[in-house]
Amino acid sequence: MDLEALKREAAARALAEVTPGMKLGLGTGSTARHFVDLLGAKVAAGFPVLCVSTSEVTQAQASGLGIPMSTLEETPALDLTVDGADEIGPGLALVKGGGGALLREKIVASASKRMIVIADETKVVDTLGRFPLPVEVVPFGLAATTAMVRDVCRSLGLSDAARLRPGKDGHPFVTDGGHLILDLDLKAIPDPAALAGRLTAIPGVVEHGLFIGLADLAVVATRTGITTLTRR
Ligand code: A5P
Repeated sequence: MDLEALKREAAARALAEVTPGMKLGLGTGSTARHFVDLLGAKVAAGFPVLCVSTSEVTQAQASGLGIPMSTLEETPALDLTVDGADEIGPGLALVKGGGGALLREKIVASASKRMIVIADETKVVDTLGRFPLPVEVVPFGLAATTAMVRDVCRSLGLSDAARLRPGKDGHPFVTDGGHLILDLDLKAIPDPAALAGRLTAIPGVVEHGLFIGLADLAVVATRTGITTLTRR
């Protein structure tokens, strides 16, 4: 079975957790895309939900499928968010933001009673950090902020390799919120909470891609079937 089929299986399993009338957060990325597709088919058959998206891309997909959409302004408390992840580590700590939507993803997940992560088996790791950690920063003071981020990494004994994420046509990638992304090539993050706290304390950092204590359940599709992991 190829990876796309595994992602779709995880999405289908998560869809079973959605009950009529739920207020749902919709994630971003190729796995979340499958979930939105499957939800769209269910909505077309008459299933009632109200959704908030974590990116402009997901907003366009969901609206195109006729899924009723809201905003956190109109609907500030959600029942459930279903999203993908770049890495799933011990305690369901996640690295997210490979698609650049980490800020809205974290806001939406934080506004939800539950978060379910959907993934194929390649995303589960013993230690976070093999996937470069995205850090969303404001454009003002970029060089100074980058230096502070690198200092933090060094002081924690981590690699200080940080690169500005490139976008199209030689310009930097710009997030939905108008920010830039530094990708930190850390290789391993032995203490995600310590790094998260230090990054958050840097004024030019808007948010980082470490999601700690947010995911309640991970639905992981493997070649031999679905595995579920719980935080507690
Ligand atoms: C988007 O910013 C990310 O957090 C995605 O949720 C994450 O990168 C997973 O994406 P895939 O499902 O495409 O691997």
